[in-house]
Amino acid sequence: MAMDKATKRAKFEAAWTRIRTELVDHMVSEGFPREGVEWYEKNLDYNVPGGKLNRGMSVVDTAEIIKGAALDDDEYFKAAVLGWCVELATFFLVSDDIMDTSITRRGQPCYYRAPGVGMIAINDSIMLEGAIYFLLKKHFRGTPYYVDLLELFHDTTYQTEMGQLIDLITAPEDHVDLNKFSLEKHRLIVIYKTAYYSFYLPVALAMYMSGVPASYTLAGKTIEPYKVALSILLPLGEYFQIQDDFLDFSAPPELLGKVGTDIVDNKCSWCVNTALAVATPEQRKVLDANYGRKDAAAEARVKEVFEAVSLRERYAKYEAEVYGRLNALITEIPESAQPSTLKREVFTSFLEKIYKRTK
Ligand code: GPP
Ligand code: MG
Ligand code: MG
Ligand code: MG
Repeated sequence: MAMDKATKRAKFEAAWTRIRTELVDHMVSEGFPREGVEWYEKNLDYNVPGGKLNRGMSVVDTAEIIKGAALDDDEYFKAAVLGWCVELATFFLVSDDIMDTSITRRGQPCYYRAPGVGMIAINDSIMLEGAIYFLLKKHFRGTPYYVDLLELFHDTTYQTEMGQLIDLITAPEDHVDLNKFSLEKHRLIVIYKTAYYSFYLPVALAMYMSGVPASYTLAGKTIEPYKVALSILLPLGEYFQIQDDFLDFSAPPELLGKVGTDIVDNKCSWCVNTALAVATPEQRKVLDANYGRKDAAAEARVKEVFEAVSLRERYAKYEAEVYGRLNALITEIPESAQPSTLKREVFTSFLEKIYKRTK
């Protein structure tokens, strides 16, 4: 268990080499021409392995914590397949970048802007999604929890799409109306577009794989572990997306690996909602006149208002407060040493991974 971060990552990446081969070999076995196979390889290599891998590796971490011991080789590979299925959910981001007209991701041009790709990125995104179900079938078809895995991916995908819908229609390109924004709407958007797939999905996958049942009794009380997991992971995911929104405004693109587009894209982000709540009438006028305009000078004026209302300090205060609140929620989870039950460490390890992140 005492494996350092780099070794853990290298082991997880080694599993990808094997999984990538399975995906490519399948296409070859279907008799596809070389240019098709090469295109698919480029899609996989460009989009799948280059991220922070937090989501994917947390499947492995969670399975280890629930087991309370190192996974054997077979268990490790199964958890890693599920982890890479979560990383394949980057297909959301491939199409999100088109919808957001974003420029860069992970320090390189967004995939649709890579030479020769363009709108083929839409099909490539859907193919990455298809790869998830190919891998689930190949590795889990014979397990008693196969349907649970399928339902979880389907439900989570639908939730993410519903969140993306509200994100997009709250940010029309041609009509800026800051009255449409509120922190309540923001919460709905981020829980659906981010929290389910980035936080609940990896933990719930590991729980199914580890044989965690839908309910169990602890000290005479009925525990519903998947509901408990949701009750922590949705607010944790909300915090993560608030970080994403804040970094979109504040982080240097070289560090973040992407150029923020939220102001120009008229997004209902945590930053603008927080500024709106405290803006003076003059500052409000500046926001009304400049938010959501495809113009760098207008974007700079919005950023000036964000600075003037001390957004950085407000964020620091929010972060300290939410960290305390999440830790308090985690402390309330009833836990025991019984195998296949929830452990608090599942959630603290997640929280520690993202707390005060700068990219
Ligand atoms: C990312 O939000 C968007 C999603 C995770 C959902 C995409 C869903 C689809 C159905 C396509 P964002 O746009 O704030 O992220 P980023 O800042 O990384 O572009
Ligand atoms: Mg985006
Ligand atoms: Mg988006
Ligand atoms: Mg963002």
